[in-house]
Amino acid sequence: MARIFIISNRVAVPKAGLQPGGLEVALKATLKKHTCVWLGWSGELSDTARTQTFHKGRNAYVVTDLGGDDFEEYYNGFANRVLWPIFHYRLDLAEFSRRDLSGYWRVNNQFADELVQRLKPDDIVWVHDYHLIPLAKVLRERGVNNRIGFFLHIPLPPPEILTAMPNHDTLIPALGDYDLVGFQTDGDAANFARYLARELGTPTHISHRLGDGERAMRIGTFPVGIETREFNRLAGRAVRTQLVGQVMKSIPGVLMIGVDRLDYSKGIPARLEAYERFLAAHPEWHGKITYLQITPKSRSQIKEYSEMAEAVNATAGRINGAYSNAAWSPMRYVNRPYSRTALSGLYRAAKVGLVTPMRDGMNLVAKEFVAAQDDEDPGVLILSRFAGAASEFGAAVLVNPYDPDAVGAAIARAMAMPLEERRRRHSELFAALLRNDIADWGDNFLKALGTGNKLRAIDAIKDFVPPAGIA
Ligand code: GDG
Repeated sequence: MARIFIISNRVAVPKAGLQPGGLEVALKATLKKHTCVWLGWSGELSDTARTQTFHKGRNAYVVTDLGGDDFEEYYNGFANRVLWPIFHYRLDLAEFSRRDLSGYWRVNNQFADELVQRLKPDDIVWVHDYHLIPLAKVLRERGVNNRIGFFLHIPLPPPEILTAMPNHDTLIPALGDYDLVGFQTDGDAANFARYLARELGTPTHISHRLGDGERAMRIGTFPVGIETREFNRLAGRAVRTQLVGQVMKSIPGVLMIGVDRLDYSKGIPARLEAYERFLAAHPEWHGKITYLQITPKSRSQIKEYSEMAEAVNATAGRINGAYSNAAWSPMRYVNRPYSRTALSGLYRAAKVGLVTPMRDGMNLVAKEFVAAQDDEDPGVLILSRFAGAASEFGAAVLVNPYDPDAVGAAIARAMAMPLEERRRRHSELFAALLRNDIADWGDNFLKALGTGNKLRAIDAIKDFVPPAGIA
């Protein structure tokens, strides 16, 4: 049987205590169902390019070390200082250097070398995310003819933004070497199609030859989901645990929750400002709401991240300083990570989930919050219209995170929302989750990659192939 090779920057080696992230959650069902080899960076730095293999069940986990320069140039540099901000529409934060770009290609070559040693002709290769955009190209250069798919977990901005990235004209067309390129939303897929049309003038439904067969790159939309029913059951049990009981006993009134990595895309400073506006405009809720923001640290070596950490600390302190009394503090800002079980219980105990990224590929926290609710007495999801999840979650209270007054008003609306409206919205949201469960996500992508059909694609662009010579 064909194996699935999953390639991503980080690999969730079982029990290795990797930092929580969306990818691990998203791939869980695929790893359960198929024989997989998951390959990527070990998270360690060494000069020897050491590679280790771990096994769990029928799956193998292959992790390779990076050198110090690789880490600086590929990871901290091009991936996180150029691609991450630009793909999240933040040209102002991008810091381009040619050295970082060459480190990025070098690590893609290193991963390709590891992969070709292990690949058999009928294996399927599934590459994840912005760290590895050119991987298919470097694999094709090594003669790999396997089916290779790519999924972008983060947004793809329109060509007006993408073209401001130096060297976009070599990097973005390299996606043409994949058989299938998947996005979270139709909007991202359309942005890619517009880029191809505008920059490469490429008509649809053309093909070019690669190796012995004919290869055509196709574009599809595959919104990432979660394990809805399992998460709901977990939350039902977790809400009765000691931790959740202690939290609820320690607060007067109701709980509002936010859970995000500390990242500027997640909109935490603007969210705190919105909460401040809410508190200023609604004294009737003082003493009756506690906002718990759980924010494990991430990428703290990068300047913008450490500056943001300080700014968020200062704002949380200011809010508590201005509004606390001896019996109540309006917010708790927590930097440590919690177990998945604890998170699920806290989501369920919360009356409001506040998920307001400035831009987000999907946002699994929004989905987890909905999945965790008690359908008899569900909490309300306030969701940024700029999260990919908004395209499936029309029944959430959708907000513009750039408008703190409007987000503040949405908090007031959620707090006062009648049970009947909460139930109606929740049942629509839960139905949307079930329509697109996580198992379907992996299956749909792999089916589309393996068989060439069942592709939920934008018709006009689904058989796009870049003209020979560019890819
Ligand atoms: C990228 C894209 C896309 C968070 N804190 C803790 C913890 N988490 C878990 C959440 C959730 C995951 O991490 C975060 O997922 P998101 O989707 O919200 O965000 P990213 O990490 O930025 O993920 C994103 C995703 O890829 C998948 O395609 O949705 O748009 O940016 O599952 O629960 N988990 C635990 N403790 C924590 O403290 N255990």
